[in-house]
Amino acid sequence: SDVPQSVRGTLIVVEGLDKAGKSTQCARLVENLQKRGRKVHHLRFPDRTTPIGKMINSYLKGESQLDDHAIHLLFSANRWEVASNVRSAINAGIDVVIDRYYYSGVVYSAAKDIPNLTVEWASWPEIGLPRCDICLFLSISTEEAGKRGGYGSEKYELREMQDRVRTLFGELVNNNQEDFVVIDAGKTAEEVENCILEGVSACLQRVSDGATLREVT
Ligand code: Z5A
Ligand code: MG
Repeated sequence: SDVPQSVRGTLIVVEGLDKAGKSTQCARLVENLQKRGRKVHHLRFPDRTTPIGKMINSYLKGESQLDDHAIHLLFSANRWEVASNVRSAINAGIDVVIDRYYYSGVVYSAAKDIPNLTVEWASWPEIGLPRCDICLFLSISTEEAGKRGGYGSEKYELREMQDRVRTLFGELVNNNQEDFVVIDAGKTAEEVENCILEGVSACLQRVSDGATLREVT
């Protein structure tokens, strides 16, 4: 059952732990929405193509060092540099699908366990960004993620860090239940795809019924 595209587009975010299948599912979702005749933009954070994104990429690869607060603000700036484009697309009736967004921003920085770099501190620079209409949280066990290639060589791909990320994400999901749909990402890609479509269809309906685009508060 296709929901007619309303005046505004819908802001859809996919979040989750490492190797949960976010990028795989974002690609499928974009295709599925296009098949329904909808116009869709596909974004990912970090967007490693911009000047700020290049600094982030070099940091993640261990090619440069940055203070933990400084890299946090760069991740946030990487979102702010396209925030007005996101808003314009939504206002023009285009859906925006985003692979990681401000939730990753808050969680990964706070998981570093640096004095002062709390969830609260990490959340401030995100205030005012376009808020997602729905956040699909792909949940996966450490064992299952391990079967998908395990950790790579990037900065945050360490067991201790990933365990703290898991705990913090759990708290964030609990505290923002109106935004989240939790999906068992340990299933096959097709099963996950179908769960996502179910959540997204309900969200498209809410937007079509007049739900307005909110800001991060
Ligand atoms: N970070 C941050 O600190 N602050 C921020 O503000 C933001 C990010 C935005 C890089 O992110 C790092 O930046 C990340 C968070 C931090 N740190 N870590 N660690 P990234 O998004 O560029 O990282 P990534 O490498 O693209 O994401 P990922 O999480 O590792 O992967 P994924 O996108 O979730 O999974 P995937 O690439 O779709 O799939 C992984 C593999 O599993 C692949 O071989 C697939 O074919 C396979 N796969 C996918 N689905 C399935 C199913 N259902 N079954 C079996 N196998 C599957
Ligand atoms: Mg990915």
